Amino acid sequence: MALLFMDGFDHYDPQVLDGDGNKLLARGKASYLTRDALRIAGRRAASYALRLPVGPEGGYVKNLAATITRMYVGCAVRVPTSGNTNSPEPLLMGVRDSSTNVSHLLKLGGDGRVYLYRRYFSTDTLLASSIATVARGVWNYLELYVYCASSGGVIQVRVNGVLDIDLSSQNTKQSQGDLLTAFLAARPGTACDAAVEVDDLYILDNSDTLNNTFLGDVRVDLLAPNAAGSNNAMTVTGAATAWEALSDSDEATYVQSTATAQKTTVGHSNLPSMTSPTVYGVQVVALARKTDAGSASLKGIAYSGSSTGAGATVVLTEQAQYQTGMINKNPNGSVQWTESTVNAAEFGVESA
Ligand SMILES: [Ca+2]
Ligand SMILES: [Ca+2]
Repeated sequence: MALLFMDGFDHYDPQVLDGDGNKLLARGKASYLTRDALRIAGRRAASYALRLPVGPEGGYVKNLAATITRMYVGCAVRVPTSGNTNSPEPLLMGVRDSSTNVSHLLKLGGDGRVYLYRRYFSTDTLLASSIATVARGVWNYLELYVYCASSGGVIQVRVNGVLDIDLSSQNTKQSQGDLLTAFLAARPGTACDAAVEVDDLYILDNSDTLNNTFLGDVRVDLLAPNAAGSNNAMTVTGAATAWEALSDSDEATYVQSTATAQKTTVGHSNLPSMTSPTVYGVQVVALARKTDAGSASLKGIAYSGSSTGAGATVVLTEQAQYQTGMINKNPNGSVQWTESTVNAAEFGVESA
């Protein structure tokens, strides 16, 4: 692992109701998402972002699959110019340890700068503030790095790609757990005091040679299936081909496996036109469920030049949820993805 998670907030509208009349947010890639979350226009044309409004429902929370000691979180944030009277310092983002007792928080100060706090149990301590100003009503790309250690801990904050806060020799662990949770707009389980809009979120650790430090201001693009692929072991229901079943936003059409190690991969739309893009990773997102009691799981997979790479195995529930599999490297040579290799590759799922 290296790049652990990303969310461009483009793949579903949390306010839409599913067949049971529930908001789709329960299916989201977030571990917890406020039911007040609103889909809004994104940072780029024809894309979406998320507004996390003021209210008792909290914000956006992501728990990792396992604790780590070094976490990097990057996200575009925009604090609206109005509607923030509940709090002088909107909470932008933060990371928390597994014991839930130590958080490192970024807030927007009354003077428009970013304020870094350490929260230990119920006490917030101001550690540093940025030089850069983060103007309200404008998208700014914030990145937070915490190295969790009893001594020699590090906290760094980058504002629009520039290192602005750099603290070393910190006790970031406080005899508590390692890092498990990243959150936006509100601490887990607490009210959201000020509306914050978010787009293009990433979380990574330093466990590999790729994607092991700040990525800078990045974008998350959604590529939808649009062509038949080379692996077709799963049965297709309700559509002529797997890619059609997987791209029509109709849950009555789907692919289904009846045994483990069945793979289905499909072609997809190309990356948007960009000048010399760097591709940091591919995350396969599958709205998936099991159909009976018992255990069932799947892996997101990439098929590139006859090589197959897989994300982590995820366990399915009986209700459909968006499951993610991160594939940091092109499996064909175990090298960094490029625009052309992503466009040529197929992606899909394998029953596990
Ligand atoms: Ca987006
Ligand atoms: Ca479908």
